Amino acid sequence: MEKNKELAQIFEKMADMLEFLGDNPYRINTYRRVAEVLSELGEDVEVLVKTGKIHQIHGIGQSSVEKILEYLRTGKISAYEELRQKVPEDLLELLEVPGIGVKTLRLAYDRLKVKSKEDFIRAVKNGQFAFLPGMGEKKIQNILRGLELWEKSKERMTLLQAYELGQSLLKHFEVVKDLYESIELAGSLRRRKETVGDIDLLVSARRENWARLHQHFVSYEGIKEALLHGETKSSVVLQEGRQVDFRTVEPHQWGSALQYFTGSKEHNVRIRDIAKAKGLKISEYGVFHADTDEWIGGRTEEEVYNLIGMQWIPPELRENTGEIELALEGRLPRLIDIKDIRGDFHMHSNWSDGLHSLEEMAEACYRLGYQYMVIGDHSQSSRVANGLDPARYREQFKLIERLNQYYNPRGFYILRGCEVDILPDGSLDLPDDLLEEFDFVVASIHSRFNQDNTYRVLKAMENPYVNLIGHPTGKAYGTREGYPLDMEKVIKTAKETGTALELNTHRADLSPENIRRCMQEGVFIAIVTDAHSVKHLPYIHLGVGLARRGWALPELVLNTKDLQGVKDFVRRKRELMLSGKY
Ligand code: DGT
Ligand code: CA
Ligand code: CA
Ligand code: ZN
Repeated sequence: MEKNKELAQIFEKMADMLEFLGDNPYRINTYRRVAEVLSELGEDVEVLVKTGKIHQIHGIGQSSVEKILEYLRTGKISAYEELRQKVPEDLLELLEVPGIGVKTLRLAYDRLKVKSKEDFIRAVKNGQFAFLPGMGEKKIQNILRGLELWEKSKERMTLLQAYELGQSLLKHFEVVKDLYESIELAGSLRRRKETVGDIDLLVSARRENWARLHQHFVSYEGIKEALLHGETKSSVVLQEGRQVDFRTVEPHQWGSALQYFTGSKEHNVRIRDIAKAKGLKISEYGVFHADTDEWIGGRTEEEVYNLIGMQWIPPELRENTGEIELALEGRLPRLIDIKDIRGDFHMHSNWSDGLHSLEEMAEACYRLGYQYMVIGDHSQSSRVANGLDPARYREQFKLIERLNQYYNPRGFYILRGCEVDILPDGSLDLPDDLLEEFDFVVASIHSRFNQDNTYRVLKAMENPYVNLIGHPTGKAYGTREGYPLDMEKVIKTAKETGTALELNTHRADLSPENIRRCMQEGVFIAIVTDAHSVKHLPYIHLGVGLARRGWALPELVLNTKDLQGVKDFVRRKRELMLSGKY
């Protein structure tokens, strides 16, 4: 599927370049659409070309097919090569920066003769932007802040990226599975941290197989550069610029090595101290008597933790923020688990900005074994997202009803939902008489990210029909900082009104700290994928990982409720808010 990825990137770049050149918006959108379709295709584009199916794919027109064929034949697309001559390619990389769009780049290019990334950054920092029309102090600060975040985010990948790279590495090792006993992705990825610095891959195997395993590791196709090729440790840099550390240990060392390389460092330091106080020594090689150096265990992680007198600790909690004390007392809470999840509350179909039809989304959710799903297409004011007006929602209701006739006898329920925009004044983008007809309503902010939005969120929660605040802090995975928000007030009002807060897998919003506060205050969270394609739906398990990092308890995660429980949750809020008791 390498070619899918390469082609998607090229089409995306062509769209950016055309936009920079002020080309026709229709053409620009077409290219973006092709990029999206290519990156979401479940099938290899090369295979689709061979079988001729490429001509039948929705969203890829004839002229795009020709470009794809040209690329597969020659490794190049001439239209793309021509565009590269016309635009400063390096400058366009800055489109990744939050707060920098094509307009800003074009303006700097025209007026300040800025031709590269470096030029641009220098010009902002030197204060030259103050001379640009329409460029106020606030906007400049915003760009500077965006650049800072962008530079930082380049050092670390998102959990989602790390997970995908990790899965592809695990797959690479399937063909040599006779050579090892256990394999696991350790480090911050195993702890499900929202950003990951490098990937740590650990294998246990008999020593005679180590050389072959390291050889196999460095033969992985996605490698740009091998930094180290050893007998116990190898390190490489992937095409994406990300590092992977690979280590081999002996089978009897598996538990202690996995514990050690999972970290966090802060957690491990405390664990070592506790072992020491008990006359033990602990390292990646095992647990030993401190005085005799006798090996006493380390086959499994449970064994390691038990030998030093505590419960096994879930990786997501290993940050030395109280988990060790509780584990010593045997009082770790039972955390939310993927097995508890009975449905997803926020996803989009191609009725708004999703890639797949409602039918396809429903079938995918059904196959995940859910009892229910909430379809939550955008509302009318989200024009870029092709938001729905009341008439189209009512039309969608009819389709939902039809689909439910098929699914309900099979124990699966499609709930009528929406992701309604919270407007600048805190009112909602849809009238109450329509909101009342939904089974479940998600309300989100999609505008004015630079201001304090507390009042908007509070006002939305006071609407009887709003059940969940979507991506409440506006944060997105280290690339976008949230808007200023008084979380204390938000949590208090959520509790009082019976509204849940969303943990969005796609953005890692809420943070672990905020989840912990919800748990302490008895506020429900809902783990959602915000899926814009069927491919995103299974990532719910990463959301569960993020929730576990916030010590989320099953009894305060909305997804653990059955259908009746969800209906009761919705009904209770409506009754409370309409009774005037709030
Ligand atoms: P990252 O990669 O920055 O997202 O974070 P980690 O936690 O994956 O850190 P990494 O890759 O440097 O090391 C993986 C684990 O190995 C780390 O979580 C704990 C363990 N480790 C590495 N170096 C040390 C160390 O100097 N002392 C201790 N106690 N543990 C270490
Ligand atoms: Ca790491
Ligand atoms: Ca590492
Ligand atoms: Zn959404």
